[in-house]
Amino acid sequence: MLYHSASHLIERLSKEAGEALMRHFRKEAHLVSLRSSAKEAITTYDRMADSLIVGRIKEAYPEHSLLTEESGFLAGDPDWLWIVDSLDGTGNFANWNPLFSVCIALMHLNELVLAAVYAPAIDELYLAEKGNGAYLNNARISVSEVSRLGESYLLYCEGGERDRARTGRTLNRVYPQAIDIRKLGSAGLETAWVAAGRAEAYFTTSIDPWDVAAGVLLVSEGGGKVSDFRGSEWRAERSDLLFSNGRVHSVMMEILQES
Ligand code: LIP
Repeated sequence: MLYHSASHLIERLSKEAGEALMRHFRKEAHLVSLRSSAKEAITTYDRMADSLIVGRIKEAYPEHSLLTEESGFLAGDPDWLWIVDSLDGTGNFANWNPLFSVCIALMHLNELVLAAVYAPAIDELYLAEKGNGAYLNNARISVSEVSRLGESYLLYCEGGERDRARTGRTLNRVYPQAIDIRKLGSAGLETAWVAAGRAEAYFTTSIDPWDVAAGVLLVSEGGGKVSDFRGSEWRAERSDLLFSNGRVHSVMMEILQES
């Protein structure tokens, strides 16, 4: 395996950061007060997990570049880029909701090659390596085989979207056509659940790269498809994105294109 040592690091690190978060989860009542500002909330624990992850990556690969939600862009060798969200779903974490995750991805020569999403409170570790498939707790996963939107469960989050009227219009167009739309509050988990076949698609607007980089590889390696609402490939920048099992992709894109 080409990325052998990096894949060990990504697995170890996501677990270590998740365990560190668990030592504080549901321990501090004052965090619940952040619920009114959940979208912008950053807790001490986002920063704690970020410095743990950044420190370890720099120790192992001092020359690599990093892009993290908490530390921003740390320039290094442009051929290697680690993309990290140390606590994805901060609002959930603060609100004692177990759906949060640690997301780490590695890009080499502009291609995603490794990904980890770890949800410690529900003990789900998702891993993917380019060309080698996607796994949940060491068992191979794949996207669902449902091909009709009318039989589909969808996941949605508004990402960095601030225009609630746009969100309303988008949901209004999609909701009548599917069985249901669920909002989990952690993009890392939402993408991972599409990769594992628990939902047919996940769509999101103005989402930041650290929220979804790992999920892009997970869904692709799970046999699904990822694009923006007009069919262009994911790039490491803020964008509207659709993740699907491939089978409902074009019909979803048709609906979302008008957003
Ligand atoms: C969050 C996402 C969530 C989205 C939020 C936010 P954070 O990540 O995973 O799904 O709706 O806007 O970006 O900020 O908790 O890492």
